[in-house]
Amino acid sequence: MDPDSSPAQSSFDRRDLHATRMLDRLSEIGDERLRALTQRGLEVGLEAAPSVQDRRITTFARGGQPAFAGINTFLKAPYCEDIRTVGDYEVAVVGAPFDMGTTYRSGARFGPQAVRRISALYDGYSLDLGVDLLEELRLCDAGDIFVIPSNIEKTFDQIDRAVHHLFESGCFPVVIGGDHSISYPNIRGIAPLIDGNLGIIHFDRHIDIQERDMDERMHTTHFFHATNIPNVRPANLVQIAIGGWYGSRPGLKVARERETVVITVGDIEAMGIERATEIALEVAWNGTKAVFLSFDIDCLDGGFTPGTGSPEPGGLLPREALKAVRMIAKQGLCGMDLVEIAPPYDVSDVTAQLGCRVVMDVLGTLVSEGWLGTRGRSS
Ligand SMILES: [Mn+2]
Repeated sequence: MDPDSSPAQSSFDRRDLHATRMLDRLSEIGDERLRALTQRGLEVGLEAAPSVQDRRITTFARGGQPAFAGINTFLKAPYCEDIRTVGDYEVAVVGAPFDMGTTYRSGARFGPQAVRRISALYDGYSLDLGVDLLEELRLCDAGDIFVIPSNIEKTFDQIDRAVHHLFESGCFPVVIGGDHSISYPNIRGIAPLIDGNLGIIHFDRHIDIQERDMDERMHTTHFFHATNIPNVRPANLVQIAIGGWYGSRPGLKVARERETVVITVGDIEAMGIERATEIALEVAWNGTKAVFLSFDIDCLDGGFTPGTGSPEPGGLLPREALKAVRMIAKQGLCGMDLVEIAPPYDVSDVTAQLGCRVVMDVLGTLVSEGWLGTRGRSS
C-alpha cells in the first residue's frame, strides 16, 4: 500500500459530534480556581516528599485528589460554616437528614452523608455538558439543617427557615433528604419569596398528595400541603413516573380532585421521555414565575435504586431521568430537592451515586445555559 496516499474521505464531519463542540467549549474555560486551590494546598498541606516529581502534590491531602482521601463536603466544595455568609455563593447544597416521615423503611437520614461521600468521585468537569463546575460556579456545602428527629412539625419549621434563609441570601438551594416529607417545608420556605406563582415538577413512583397518613403529615402528604400555599397551585404540579402498587389509594383520589397532571411510566414509554418532559415543562411554567424540581430517587426502576425506603420495579431508566432533568434545568429552576436515598439498603453506593448525578446534571445545565455561573444571563 502506498504510504503517501491520502486517507479515505470520512463519512462524517467530526464537527457534527457533540464531543467536538464540547471540547471547544471546555478549552475556553480557565483554570484560575484550580491553580489557586493548588497554591493554597501547598501552603497549608506542606510540600510533598522529595521523591514526588509533580510538585503540585502536597504531603497532607488538601485538594480534590486523591478522590478517596480527605473530609467530604459535596464535591469537596467549601463548607460554609458561618451561614450568615452563604450569600457569597450561588449554590448551597444542604442536608435535611430527617426520616421520621417514612411509612415503610427508614434510613434516609443518612442520605446527605452518602451523597457527599460518593460525590468525592467527581471533579465537576464534564464532556457531556461542556462545563467545569469548579471554575464556573460558586458552590458551597452548607452542612445539615438541625432537624428534630422526633417531631415532624418542628422539623418542617426548621427546614422552612433554613431554605428561606438560603434563598433570601441569593443562593440556589439544593436540599438533600431525608424522606420526601421535607419537600413541603422546602417549598414553604421559597414560595413567599417568589413574585408570582410557583410550579412544581415532581419525579416519583408515588403520588404523595394525600392530606394525612396515620394521622400525621408523613412523606406521602407533602404535595397536598404544598399546593395549599396561595401561590402554589395544583394546576402547576406535574407528577412524573407515578405508578406501582404501594399506598396510592388516598393520594390518587386527591390528584383526581385537584387535577394535577400525572404522567405514568406507560405514558413515557408511549410518547418518549422528551415529549413527556415537554408536557411537564408546559404544566409547571403555565402562568408561573419559577419552578421547583423535587426528585424522589425511587422514580427510577428499583433495580437501579436498591437504597431507598419504598422501592418499586418498572420505573425510569437512569438515562431517561438524567435526560429529563437536563431538559428541565435548561428552562431554569428556583431550587431543587433530592430525597429518599436510604444508604442502609444501598449496594455499592449506586443509589447515592445516581442521586449525586441528578444534582450534578441539573447544576451543570444551569451553568451551561447561563442561569448560574460565569456565563450568567443577568450578571
Ligand atoms: Mn417515592
